[in-house]
Amino acid sequence: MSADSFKFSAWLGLGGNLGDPAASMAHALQVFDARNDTQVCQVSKLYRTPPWGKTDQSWFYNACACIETNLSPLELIAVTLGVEADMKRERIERWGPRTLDIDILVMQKKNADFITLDEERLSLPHPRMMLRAFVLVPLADIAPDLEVQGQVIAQAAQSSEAQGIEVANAAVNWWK
Ligand code: PH2
Ligand code: MG
Ligand code: MG
Repeated sequence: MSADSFKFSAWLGLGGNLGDPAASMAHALQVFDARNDTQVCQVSKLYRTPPWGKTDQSWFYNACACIETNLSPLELIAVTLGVEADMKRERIERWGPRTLDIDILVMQKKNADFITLDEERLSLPHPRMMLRAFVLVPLADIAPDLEVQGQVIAQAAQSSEAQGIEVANAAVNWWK
């Protein structure tokens, strides 16, 4: 199916710091891409990032991806939680160590507005994304001109915190 026949675009943030996070993130993207209703269109470089929020834990791997999908926001969050569960993600501690975290950052209905949503299961855009260099730096690879909460991603990504972030794999197909 060509990319413009899907109903929605979604930008995802992926991360993890337990087990083999890069392999978990790659597997998750392959699972999305293998679905008939979803196609992975763009993936950022793979980054190593210092832990944010709870700092006494291992560094994370992080990346962002753009997908095209026919899944509605609430359908997509359900699929996302299923993929996390398959990768043995256990929700123990807020902001604590994890094998795989997939966050829906922003969604857009094709040729229409960005979606705003405030539900128990999902808020769009992701309420804390603009505070997190580990989201903004990879997102700037694939969506530098995207505007969220009045800020352009490429500019927001140039915070002092971004300086701690390292490229782990610069190949765009690191997840294949
Ligand atoms: N995720 C968190 C909390 N802190 N820090 C980094 N560097 N990367 C993450 O993905 C991350 C975090 C909760 O989702
Ligand atoms: Mg998260
Ligand atoms: Mg999450």
